[in-house]
Amino acid sequence: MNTTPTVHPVDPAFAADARITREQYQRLYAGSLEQPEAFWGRIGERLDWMTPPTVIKDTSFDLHDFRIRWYADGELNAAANCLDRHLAERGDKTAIIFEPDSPDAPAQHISYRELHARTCQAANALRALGVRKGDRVTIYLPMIPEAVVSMLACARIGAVHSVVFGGFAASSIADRVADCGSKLIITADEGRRGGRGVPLKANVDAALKLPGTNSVETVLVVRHSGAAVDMQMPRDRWFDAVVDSQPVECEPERMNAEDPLFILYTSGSTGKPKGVLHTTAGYLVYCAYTHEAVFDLREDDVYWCTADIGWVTGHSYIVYGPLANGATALVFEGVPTWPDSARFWQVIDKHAVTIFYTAPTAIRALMREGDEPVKSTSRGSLRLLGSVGEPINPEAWRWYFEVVGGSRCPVVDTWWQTETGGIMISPLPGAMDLKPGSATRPFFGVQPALVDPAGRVLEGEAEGNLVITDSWPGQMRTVYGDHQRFIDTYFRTYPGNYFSGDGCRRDADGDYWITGRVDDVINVSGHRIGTAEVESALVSHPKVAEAAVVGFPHDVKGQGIYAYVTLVAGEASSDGLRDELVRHVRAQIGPIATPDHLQWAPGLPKTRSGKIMRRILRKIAENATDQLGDTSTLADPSVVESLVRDRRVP
Ligand code: 6R9
Repeated sequence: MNTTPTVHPVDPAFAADARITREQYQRLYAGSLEQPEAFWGRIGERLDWMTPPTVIKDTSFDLHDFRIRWYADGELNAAANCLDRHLAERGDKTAIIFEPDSPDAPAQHISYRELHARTCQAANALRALGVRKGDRVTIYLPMIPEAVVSMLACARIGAVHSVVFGGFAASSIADRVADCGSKLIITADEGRRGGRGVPLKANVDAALKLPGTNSVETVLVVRHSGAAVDMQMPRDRWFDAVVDSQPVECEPERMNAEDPLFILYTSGSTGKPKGVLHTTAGYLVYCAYTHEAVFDLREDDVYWCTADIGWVTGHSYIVYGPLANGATALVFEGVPTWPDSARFWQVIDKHAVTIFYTAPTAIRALMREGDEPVKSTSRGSLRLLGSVGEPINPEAWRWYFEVVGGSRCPVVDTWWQTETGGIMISPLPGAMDLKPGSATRPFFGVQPALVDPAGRVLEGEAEGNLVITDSWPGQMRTVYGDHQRFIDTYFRTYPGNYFSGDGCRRDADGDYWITGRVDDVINVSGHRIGTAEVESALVSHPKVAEAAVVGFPHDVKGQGIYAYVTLVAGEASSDGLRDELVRHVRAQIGPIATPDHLQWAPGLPKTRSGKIMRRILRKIAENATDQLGDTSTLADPSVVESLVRDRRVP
């Protein structure tokens, strides 16, 4: 029997001391909608400007008059905001605690002064290698201090970084390099994860053999594991050899508020991943302010976000938000389950972490190991817990709250996206009652609405598609190189609104519950994967004629990947071929896209006009074959019977 109440009222002790109380939230939220200029103008003052902005909000979602510009006439530098301005008061404060993969390797504490010096050296090195303002730099690094240094070095000289997650394979790197025409790649000999090496440099070498990657002139290689790698002179240079001799001062580039800060590729429902482009001022204001408010940040907090720098959570809530706020952020190279499943909790004790921000998939995986590994540690330093990346099921929420946080620490369930730049819907821990599974209320300036498929706005208690009706500063500005795709993807479905791609319910109290993607994006362990990407990887194998991919509920990953594959005529299915196809997808995209199940499909259910009926394939994958619905519009209904019969039992 579960006796935990479904509503956890704001802890009065927490509220007494909180940055934002319930009453303040209500007043500030109303003000942020009534007078966005005044509100965001005031919040913008938290940054150091080279030229302060006079125009704060210049935005319209109207398709005939579309524009998104924030602080448009201001000038600033993001790296200077994350480093230089802290030097006077926080020069000796730890900016980054680096905890390596192996618990036997020493942790590092890097002060703001040292991070500033290392960033300036890297920035000077990039300039010396010919990188100029506006040039693109691809970063393919493990979770090591050089990843932060490299991002900030780009920002310092106005180069646009594109971080590619270290789990992506060569062709995914190549696609991302080709799309934005990177001039330089920063990588490492190897990453270390769970005691094993990840061959990053070798993956880059393979990527640069693929077409479209000729823009790359230089590959900087961080010596990390010490593994032997191929160095192709003059293209490849050791990072330390180029960087360590540089001066420790570097004039930051003067950037317009709307100059690009970074590109980050993310999966959508169609086609290849999109280069989500964020600009400088609005993004930085938004991620810094949300970081301070949602995590109720204090000067002496030790803040740990377990995301990888290859995802937006790493960008906004390991690098830019925390460092703009002068916080101490922990960078962890390893994995939750190695050497054993107490690793997270041991790291929390070792570094006296006060704020811990992780993903439901990690919580569920660790929950399966039982309470013992958690209880073998103290976790007494913790005061706040956060969740991000996918809906958190109430059972995992409760375990996180009760066992990990000892029922002392509020849990902030933060809903947001690569596209939104920062947290959009989340409890503020001193202001909102918590409900396991609900992201509760919109952040300042965020106006969510629920619409039905016809675009009608739903009022009160309702379930529908989640849109945002007006701009916020952290919003993406374009899809790199394809502005039309930006408009078409996000603003055409419900004209006048930003469409998130998520479904959502609003309860009688006005709290929001995200129900998950309503498009063809699968959320596997908090990673977005487009069904179209996995399908095109499968059909690129010579023996595959056709493939359809859907998500299905998975106990630990949230969603798993279920693939239906039709072979070309004359090819015989076999377990060996199944393994080969799974390996092929891993090699094409990366391990995160590994299909959990691959079913041979003599045919796929299609409408008479040839459209694959994914709804039916989803039901079969979910084992909800009693809910297949109307199959009468299918060109050949017997296809479904055979798929149901041959279903792969998970
Ligand atoms: C930050 C990040 C975005 C998608 C988003 C939604 C899901 C993220 C969530 C959540 C329910 C939460 N998502 N946070 N769903 N509750 N607290 O994860 O960005 O990788 O772009 O993914 O993740 O489906 O649309 P991104």
